[in-house]
Amino acid sequence: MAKSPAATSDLDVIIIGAGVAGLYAIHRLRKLGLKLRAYEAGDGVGGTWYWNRYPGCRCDVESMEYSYSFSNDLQQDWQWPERYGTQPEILRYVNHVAERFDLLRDVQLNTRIKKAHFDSTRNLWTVKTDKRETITAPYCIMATGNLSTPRLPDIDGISEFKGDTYHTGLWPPEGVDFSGQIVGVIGTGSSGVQSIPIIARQAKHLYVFQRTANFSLPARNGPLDPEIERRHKEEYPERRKAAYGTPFGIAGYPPPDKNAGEATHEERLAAYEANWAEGGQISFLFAYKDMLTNAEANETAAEFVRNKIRATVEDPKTAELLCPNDHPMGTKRLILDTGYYETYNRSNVTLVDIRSHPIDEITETGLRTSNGSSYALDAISFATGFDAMTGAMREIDIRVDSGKHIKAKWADGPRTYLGIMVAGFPNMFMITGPQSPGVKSQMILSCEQHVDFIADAIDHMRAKGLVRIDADVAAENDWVEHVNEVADSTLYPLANSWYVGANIPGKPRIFMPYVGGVDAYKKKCDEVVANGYDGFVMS
Ligand code: NA7
Repeated sequence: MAKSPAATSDLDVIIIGAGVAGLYAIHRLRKLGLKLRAYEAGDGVGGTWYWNRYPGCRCDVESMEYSYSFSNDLQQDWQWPERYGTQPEILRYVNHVAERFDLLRDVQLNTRIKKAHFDSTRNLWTVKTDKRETITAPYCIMATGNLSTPRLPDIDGISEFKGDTYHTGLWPPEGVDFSGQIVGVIGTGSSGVQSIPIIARQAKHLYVFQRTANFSLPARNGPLDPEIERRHKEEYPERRKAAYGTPFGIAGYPPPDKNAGEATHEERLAAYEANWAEGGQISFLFAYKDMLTNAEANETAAEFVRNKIRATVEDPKTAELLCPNDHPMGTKRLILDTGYYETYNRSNVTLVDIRSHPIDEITETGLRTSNGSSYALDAISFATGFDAMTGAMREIDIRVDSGKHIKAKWADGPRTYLGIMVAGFPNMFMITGPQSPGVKSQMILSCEQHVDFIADAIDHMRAKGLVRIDADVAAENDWVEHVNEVADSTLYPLANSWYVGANIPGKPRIFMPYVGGVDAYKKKCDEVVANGYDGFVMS
């Protein structure tokens, strides 16, 4: 049965999503001569960078790193104006790539995939779009993104509000002018922290509704130093290669050689001061070997950051509220900001603690908290995040034959082999799926690695006359166990983060990314291939 070639199909490969991952998949798989098409819900390509147009949206990985490596001409030609790319700049870059490599002719925009069913007798995926189209192909690739399913909070009365509402992940392309308005921002993750300083400068008054204080570090953004750019470009191919040998997929940071406890208090302070002055996340996470495995070590850095907050925010009560105290530093995504804490010194900004007094209700004119305080608002910006990592795939009705549904398979949390395949769902690949390093790495590097892996696997199968690939259940079980073991040896699971699905009521609490590092992961993938696609069953 499995050996029979695929039935006649519309395409060889269906790609769901035309963000950074889907676009590279088009480019790479085309080279194999495959007939393919990417289906994209937006009316433009770019995924995350298409949807997240909120003010201040910026990448937290440096521009010279956060870019495609597959074409040296491209990486030499493109000029990033700033140390960290803004959303418009990154979207411009993605569109440039799409045009330069003629990718758009294989993208169908404004099309959301609702169903994907695999027929194992015909070895065929059939997808149905929201336009009632049906497309078939033997292979289906989920390039659906990790932070692509925006979530509004479950707050009573949310639909009653008569003012304007926005979600940072679905921001209107024409932008929003908050001048003269009383604005509420709910949420203080990256999206809240990046947008708050800018909204504060426009609004008549800004209320920030904070449930959890997060660690935010200065980005120290600025124009990209031409000398740094020149040197980086000179070394680009070697740097890209070296990146695969690092934990986060970012080269240029020498690994720490000692634990925090091996340094004196003064030495630690000096190191943290230097990291604070340099800006960015990696230098902090890399300050000491045990930063993410030893609570005491972590606390030394956490308290350093709290002291910076106390020194910046003039009102001591507000400063204390902004000090994170319920999770080790770095166990939720570390935020990079520009002037976030300083914003609370403005007379038109008020921080509201909705941990102690949660929002009871959104009303026609604003919102009310559980201590009876009411806030009249003209507009609300929900910076409340996403159903991360599994949300986009769970929104599609993915099933095999008449039974096996992805939602049932993942009822207790995602189970995958390498974050690339799900056992029992043949010929369906994921790009940076759960249990891969994706969100804990330089995302574009991880997308490229997965696409290359998938393309090589398909090529290998075609060369051998094989038509079906599935993950072996035992290999998947071993991988899931390994992912959990690695996570449990760190401080990561201690935080109520989107990494564990804690922001979505009812979502099973499972640590979803692989935190063993890009280096260990890449080595494992290379071994799998060297051993004849060990852990995959091909027929
Ligand atoms: P995040 O990081 O998930 O942040 C969402 C924020 O919204 C966070 O502060 C949440 O508080 C808050 N939130 C969520 N639901 C509620 C409700 N019901 N009431 C009050 N507050 C709520 O999303 P972002 O968009 O900022 O960033 C996502 C990633 O994009 C980021 O990590 C980078 O990788 C890029 P909580 O912490 O759950 O108490």
